[in-house]
Amino acid sequence: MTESTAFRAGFAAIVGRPNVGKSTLLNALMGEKLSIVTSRPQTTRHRVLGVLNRPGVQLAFVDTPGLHLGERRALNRAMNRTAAAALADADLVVFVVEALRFGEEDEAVLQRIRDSGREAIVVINKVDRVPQKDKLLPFTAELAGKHAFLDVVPVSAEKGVNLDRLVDVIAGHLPESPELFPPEQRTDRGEDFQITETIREKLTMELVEEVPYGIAVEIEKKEEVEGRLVIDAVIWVDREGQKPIVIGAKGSRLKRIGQKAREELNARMGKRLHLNLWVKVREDWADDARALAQLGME
Ligand SMILES: Nc1nc2c(ncn2[C@@H]2O[C@H](COP(=O)(O)OP(=O)(O)O)[C@@H](O)[C@H]2O)c(=O)[nH]1
Ligand SMILES: [Mg+2]
Repeated sequence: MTESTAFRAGFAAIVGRPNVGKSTLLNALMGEKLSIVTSRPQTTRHRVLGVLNRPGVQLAFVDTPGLHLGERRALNRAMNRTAAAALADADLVVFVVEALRFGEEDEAVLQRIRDSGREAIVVINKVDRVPQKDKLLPFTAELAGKHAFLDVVPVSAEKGVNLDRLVDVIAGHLPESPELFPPEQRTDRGEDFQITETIREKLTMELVEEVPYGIAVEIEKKEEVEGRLVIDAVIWVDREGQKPIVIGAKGSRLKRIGQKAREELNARMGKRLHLNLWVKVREDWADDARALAQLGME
């Protein structure tokens, strides 16, 4: 007779410096886009939960904003606080780094992990960018020498390489526990979050030359009209000068953003959407704790 194995469940916090691929990893593990992804750092502002059920185990992944240095603005401090809180609550820390790149910002994140006293594994992401895989061996050894990680797992979140193994490794380190969420629950974020985040993603992708950080999206009104979901959303910018940049020549950029967001949301929500976007200025909202709270940032 085999020994009965108890059910496992727990929170795995995905942490790391900005842009290492944390949100891409969450989406790849979930097989579903829960968290927005762009090539720009500091895209993720909120904690995003993804719940994965496997036989005998429930994995609750928590995507977090990238922990970063230079906490000048209230927005940046709020993002770091969100990530630090997820770290403190984690049953297991999934520390994501980029293959062959470990710098000052990664070291600062690692220090926070050490300070938290939490068990951690390290995920080496973007291995698809390393043609000579033997180069990964000394890098892996270097990481292993920095901290007593429970495991080191190389993956490519984007290409889906080694993710099954990563799920097994994480599952193996979660505590014995009954389910934390009902099996049908995939995330803790609802439709409004999906809408505002998708708009912010398209906007961030459009602002290639400009800094997209002083931008937030808020739904003002949402109603069903003749089988269509009509949404009025405001894009908040924190300086008057950013308004024409977001709107573009004759409204072209705003139109493109709306179109891309609508197409993606139509497909994902299985609903027909009508999006009305406005750009409004709220001076220095990213430095204003009250404005941040109103926009859903703790
Ligand atoms: N080549 C490659 N790029 C990746 C991989 N994972 C993420 N990226 C890219 O890295 C950038 C940042 O990804 P994102 O998930 O937003 O990073 P985050 O800030 O850590 O959440 C995006 O341009 C992604 O497409 C990967 O496995 N391989
Ligand atoms: Mg992210």
